[in-house]
Amino acid sequence: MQTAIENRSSLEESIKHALSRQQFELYYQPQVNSTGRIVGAEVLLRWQHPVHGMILPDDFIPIAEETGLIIPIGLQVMKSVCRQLKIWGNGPLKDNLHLSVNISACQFQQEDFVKKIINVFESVDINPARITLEITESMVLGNISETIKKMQALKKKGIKFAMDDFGTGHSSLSSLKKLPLDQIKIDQSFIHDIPENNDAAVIVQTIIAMGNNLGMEVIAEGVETTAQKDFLLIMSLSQCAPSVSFQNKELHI
Ligand code: G
Ligand code: MN
Repeated sequence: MQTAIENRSSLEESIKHALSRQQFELYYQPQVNSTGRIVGAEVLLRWQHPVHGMILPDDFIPIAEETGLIIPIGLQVMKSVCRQLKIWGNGPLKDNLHLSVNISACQFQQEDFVKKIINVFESVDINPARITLEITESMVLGNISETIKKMQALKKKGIKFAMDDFGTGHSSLSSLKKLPLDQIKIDQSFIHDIPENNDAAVIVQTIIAMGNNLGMEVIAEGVETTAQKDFLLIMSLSQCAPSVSFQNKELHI
């Protein structure tokens, strides 16, 4: 117990240090539509530790959330994302590239979340329509009407919202009905098991049809093999109009 507490507090100190020393880096997982065009990317945080090397989010985001350090980290991520979009906006990628950013429940639940996000967009001067905020069901467990109010305030500025990790954890159909979402991201555990596993295949097919019928974009996370991609394409073509995009392995730019 004592060791766990000591590890925790030393990890907290290291995270603070990492924040001030700019040790957090952004990686990008490209999102490709069914015609093969890159339409955007999801931004994923990596900690480049001078001694331990690359540390993945699962090993530091939970502590950052518990200690509240995710608030300054999240703000730093958003500023970096906007600056990157600004740089790309002057190059050949122009305006079409979209970036998706993960938001923790405690960030979203901050009273001044909407104001802070809009401030970043305005200070860097980028079009908010190029950003999608990825939220999870845990956000909705708090105050749903407050959640909807904040989402609508940001949507008025053009920001889009995605439900992350759909199909796992607490994700429920009732929040799809209530929340003003633009996109559903099918959790990679389902994609991992297609096309061989029939149950996973039926689940994926059903989520795509449902998302499209609700007027939402659908993104399949963790598409790594040609067989997975082909299955998703054939399935999408065999339904009336449904479409699905793919998110692949990440790049560091
Ligand atoms: O890259 P990887 O698949 O290991 O990321 C796992 C999870 O880590 C993501 O789905 C997301 O929940 C979380 N994560 C990654 N980057 C960020 C970030 O910038 N902010 C927050 N809050 N979570 C992130
Ligand atoms: Mn995500």
